[in-house]
Amino acid sequence: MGTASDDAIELDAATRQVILLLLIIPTILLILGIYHGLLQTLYRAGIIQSSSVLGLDYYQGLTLHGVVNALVFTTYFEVAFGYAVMAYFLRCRMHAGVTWLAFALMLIGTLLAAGAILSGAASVLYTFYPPLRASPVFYIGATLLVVGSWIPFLQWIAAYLAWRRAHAGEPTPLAVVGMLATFTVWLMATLPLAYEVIVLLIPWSLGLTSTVDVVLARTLFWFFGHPLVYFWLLPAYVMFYVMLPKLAGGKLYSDAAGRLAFMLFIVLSCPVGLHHQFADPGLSAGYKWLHGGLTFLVAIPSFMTAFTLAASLEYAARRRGGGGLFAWWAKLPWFDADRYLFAYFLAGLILFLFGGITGIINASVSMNNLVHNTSWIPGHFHTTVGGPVFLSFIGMTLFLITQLTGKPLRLPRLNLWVPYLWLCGVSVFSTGLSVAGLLGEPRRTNLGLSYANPGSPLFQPAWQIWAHLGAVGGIIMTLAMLAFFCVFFATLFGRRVAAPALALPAADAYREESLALVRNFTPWVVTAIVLLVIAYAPPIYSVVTGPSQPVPAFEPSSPVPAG
Ligand code: HAS
Repeated sequence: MGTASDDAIELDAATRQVILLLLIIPTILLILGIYHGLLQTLYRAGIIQSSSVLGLDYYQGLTLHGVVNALVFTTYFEVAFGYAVMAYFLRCRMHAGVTWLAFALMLIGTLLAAGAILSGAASVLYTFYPPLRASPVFYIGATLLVVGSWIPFLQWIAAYLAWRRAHAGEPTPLAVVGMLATFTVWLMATLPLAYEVIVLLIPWSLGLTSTVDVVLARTLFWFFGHPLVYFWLLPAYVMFYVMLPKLAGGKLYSDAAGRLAFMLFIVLSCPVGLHHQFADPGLSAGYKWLHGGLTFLVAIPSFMTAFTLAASLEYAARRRGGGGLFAWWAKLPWFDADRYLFAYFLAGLILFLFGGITGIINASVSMNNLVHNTSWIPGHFHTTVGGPVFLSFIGMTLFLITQLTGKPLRLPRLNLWVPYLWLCGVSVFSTGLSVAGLLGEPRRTNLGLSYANPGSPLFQPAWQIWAHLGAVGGIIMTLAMLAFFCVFFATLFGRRVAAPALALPAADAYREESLALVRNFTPWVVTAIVLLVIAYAPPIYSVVTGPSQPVPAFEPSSPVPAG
């Protein structure tokens, strides 16, 4: 796997170079993100008992960890993957100048935001939480990154419409449907974020306004923040629906289920953000319940995915001679170094079983009271964005690099260790954090200075063992990433053996299905907008017109207002 096949295509120079840059730059930045992840576990286990390491403060490191891993790496990867999917399945060419413009905006934005964080002027975490205030450079950088990522979507819509005109009556390739759904969610989600940043945060950080409306800013952020998680998840679902059954040696059990799942995500990804704000004052309980209820609905396309993928895997395993009620699992290519993507995908899916269960617990208003703002939450999201999303993205990064450079994958046996070691590390890590969270351990707190420090009056001995388990998991995750980086750099600096060409694995459907309902995006987008208005217009109106509580700026290191 990774070498060109018969139906491989040659990409134009600009698309190939931009995809490679979009893959290589954030993967190198991941070194910084992963390092700060490891430091987090050491601070929180009380192994580090200071407010900074090597001149970088705890909250500066936490901001870097979240921004690099969750915002920069994911956005770059998704744009790169989107270009590859469109070029391969639609056989289209993008305008080189526009492609480079998108890349340039994303890169300039990233450099500005990274510079602001590294200089200590933007320790506001990946959620930008006011009243923590960053330098305007950070907000401007983040805006450029987002605007840069909109441009490819416009290019893909044009390519898709042209393809439809030329292929009237043919079903759109499932991967294309998935990536267009991903970026439709992204566009809907980033508009309120743009309002928050441009209207509230940039003027405030420039000193044009002296206070900020925290409830409004948080509501706008979570309007963006929950669809953001499906923006991360959907490209992984594209890989699972389109590629996984093929890698397993079988077929996709239901192509229509995949299409329906993507359309349901367009409708349900956005009107659920208040489930991050169950504990926030200033928002009506009724709307919190509505968003909670809709959150249960948005789990349905994931349940559909679980069943469709399990059936596809079973079909593949039985085709390979598997039998019994469960024994067929053994016939899947778990340890086939040539099909390493299978291992990356399956390890992620196993983690997502736990990510899904913990997500549904979070969504229940009453149970959320127990876990909100505790370390349970990072326990949840390392089995979602840190599970199926991260593993499929880094696996696909290797795959695309081998194809687009013509260099074969180096260290294939070591590469097989990466997903399983990561699976093991995240399992241990998330168990530690989840149990500690249930005991009350807070998230986003330097425990080494307080609850995990025997010298502090706040010391909590009951949390210690779980915090240490978290650190053990974090160390295993770091080892997995060290192995990954060995494979990545060995491949990148290896010798080219073939001409660059792109061939993405794509499974056939198990049977012909034609579901008229999912052939057109328009009704789904319209339904999404109507639902958004119902779910968000009243709460935002009540926040804007209600008793506003403007708040001055704060620094994470001090409980009194900055300046
Ligand atoms: Fe979440 C908080 C609810 C999914 C990420 N979530 C977060 C945060 C992040 C995040 C980053 O309702 C923290 C934000 C912050 O910093 O404050 N989440 C849910 C629900 C789902 C869910 C209901 N989350 C995700 C995904 C994420 C993600 C996906 C990233 C990609 N989440 C919440 C809530 C909060 C929250 C509350 C706020 C908590 C608070 O108080 O702050 C659902 O979409 C989950 C549905 C998933 C499933 C699982 C399907 C299983 C599959 C695997 C099949 C496996 C196979 C292989 C076939 C129903 C598809 C089997 C193989 C074998 C060998 C067995």
